[in-house]
Amino acid sequence: MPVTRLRFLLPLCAGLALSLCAHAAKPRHAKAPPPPQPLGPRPALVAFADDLATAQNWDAAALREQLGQALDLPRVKQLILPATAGTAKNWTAYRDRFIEPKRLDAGVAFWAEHEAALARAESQYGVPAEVIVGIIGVETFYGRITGGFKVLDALATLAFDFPREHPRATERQAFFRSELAEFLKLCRENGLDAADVRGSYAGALGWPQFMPGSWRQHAVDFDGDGRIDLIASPEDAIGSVAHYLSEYGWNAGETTHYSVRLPADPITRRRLLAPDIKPSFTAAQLVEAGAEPSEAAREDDGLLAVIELQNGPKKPTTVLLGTQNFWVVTRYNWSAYYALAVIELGQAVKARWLTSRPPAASQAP
Ligand SMILES: [Ca+2]
Repeated sequence: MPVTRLRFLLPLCAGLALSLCAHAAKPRHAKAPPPPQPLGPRPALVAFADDLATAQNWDAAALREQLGQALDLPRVKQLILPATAGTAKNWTAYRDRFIEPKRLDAGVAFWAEHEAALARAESQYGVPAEVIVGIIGVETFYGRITGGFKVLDALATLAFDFPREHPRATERQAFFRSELAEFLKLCRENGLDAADVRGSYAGALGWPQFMPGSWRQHAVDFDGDGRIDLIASPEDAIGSVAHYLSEYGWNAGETTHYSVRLPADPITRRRLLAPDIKPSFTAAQLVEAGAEPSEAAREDDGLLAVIELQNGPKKPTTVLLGTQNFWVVTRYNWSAYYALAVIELGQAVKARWLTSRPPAASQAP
């Protein structure tokens, strides 16, 4: 997986394999990490194994053994650290990594192959096919990059040897312990061998890069074979992405964002930008503050988020008004950059898909 480093903000989204920063290609550490060693029977691991085994009525000794043999992966501990502070984010550079010819071609092929499932997901959950196509394209390049880490090792590393220098180490370690438990349950429920499953360095799985807990909570069997398989079934991935967004409040028929011009006054701008991706202002309030929302935005009676994306240290920023649906996309990964990349990739694939279809198909109802 071409992971450089990830702004790992939301539980679900470990799949976002690309940094938001302009200089992502540079390695964080030039020195090669030491070879991985087993975690061994450390007290926190043993207590975790015993608690989980008791709660699930599993064999505690076997679980201790299984977890103790998991490898403590230095690379995972490097990758989980936040990007270096002070590097200017660059929306244009970030966008260009996703909206490029090879990924667009793969997106069109994905749409052609799964047209019926995408249409069914759209009608069942109200989430447009292009948004599903955008998410799966950004997450895994349509199933090509689903992660090469052994998930058991990755999650055990983050659960029991989380890097203390991380600014939210305690909270994140607790999260990964919970995800490790979810992963072990998921494997037993689905007949997967935990030692074989591969995913991202943070434990995200399959075509849509669901974390194990999200898989268990939100994934659906969409190809009708009686089991949920996000690793081998793109159709289950399609239905699961749509179901996930619908559960987080996707409004069918609503757009994701509008254009806007912000007032020049820095104090007003700061006030409007403070809630970030959370929709907080009516169009009328924005007009009153001196902003100029688009005509369509003025007709929207919902709340809007004022979002600003940096374009490196020198170029002007990109600004937009996010709707509830924009916010819902950020439930996949808590980042406006991520959400806009998903939306624009989906739109670009759709445009190419519509022009590439044979004439007979495009005339079909
Ligand atoms: Ca299935």
